[in-house]
Amino acid sequence: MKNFISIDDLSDFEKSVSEAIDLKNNSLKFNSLGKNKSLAMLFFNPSLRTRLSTQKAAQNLGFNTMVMNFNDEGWKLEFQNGVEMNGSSSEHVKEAASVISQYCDIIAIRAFASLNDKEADESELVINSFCKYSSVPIINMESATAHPLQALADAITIKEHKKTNRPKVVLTWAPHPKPLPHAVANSFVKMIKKINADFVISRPEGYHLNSKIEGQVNTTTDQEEALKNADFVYAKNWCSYKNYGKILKNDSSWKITSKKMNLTNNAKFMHCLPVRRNIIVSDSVIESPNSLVIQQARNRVYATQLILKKLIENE
Ligand code: SN0
Repeated sequence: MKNFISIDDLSDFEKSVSEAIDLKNNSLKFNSLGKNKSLAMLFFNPSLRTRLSTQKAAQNLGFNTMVMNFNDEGWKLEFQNGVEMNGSSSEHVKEAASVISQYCDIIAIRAFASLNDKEADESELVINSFCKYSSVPIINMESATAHPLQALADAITIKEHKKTNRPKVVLTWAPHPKPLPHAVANSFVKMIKKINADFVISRPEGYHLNSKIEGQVNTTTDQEEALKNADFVYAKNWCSYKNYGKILKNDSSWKITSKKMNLTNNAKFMHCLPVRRNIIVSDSVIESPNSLVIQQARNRVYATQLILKKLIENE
């Protein structure tokens, strides 16, 4: 594996999930693998879990970490080629990526969707430019269209908590006051296709995902029907794809409540966090013993540890 940009970069997904669980059981086994090596983490957007779990994963493997927040600390980067740089951008990604590559052994990047321009977001300009102009491996810490570290952590969490070989998993849209990216949902869907699960997406009219992602998946606009017999309920908001970047409706009837969880097969509740309490999910559900949100966040460490290990071993 040269870079980790998508969940598809892992050649044997189920084996990778098992390997990550092995690392969780013995997290310091490879604690000198990263000796005298550095991981640079570049943030174009806020972070809590990603920043700290990635640093923790690196520490467990003996790496040094360097963190840079581009929005308030770095020069504003230019990503277009051939432009006269007389605007607000001070440095081109060509120089920035080459320079950073000399200081570290792996670069991890967070660069969210703009949600203004679908084509630009889907071109993944930021992460692809770093892949092109860096000379070290790149890790995606949530790009415009994908959040593969979250999906890998979610796969670990599902494997740890499933009671049947083929659990019923529901990904449900839930309301949110701000338009949010598709990255988490996209990578979750891609991941579910690689594991044994009976999967359905419930979302209101107008909230389908990119058909390249959602195609061949059961979908419904009837959330309560989808929740029946579910073993895992994964809630997430995303903005409209068709009417890109827009909120079409914010119907509080889509919130996950205890009453809705009663329709399920005593399902576990999942969310990637951060979560808007009592908008996406009621306090009673997120605080119930069936809530896995804290375990999901813990598993981000081992998901990232596996990816760092594979990249440094060039597996
Ligand atoms: C991000 C998203 O992609 O949905 C990151 C999730 C890991 N979430 C948000 O931006 C939430 C922001 C908010 O104000 O609730």
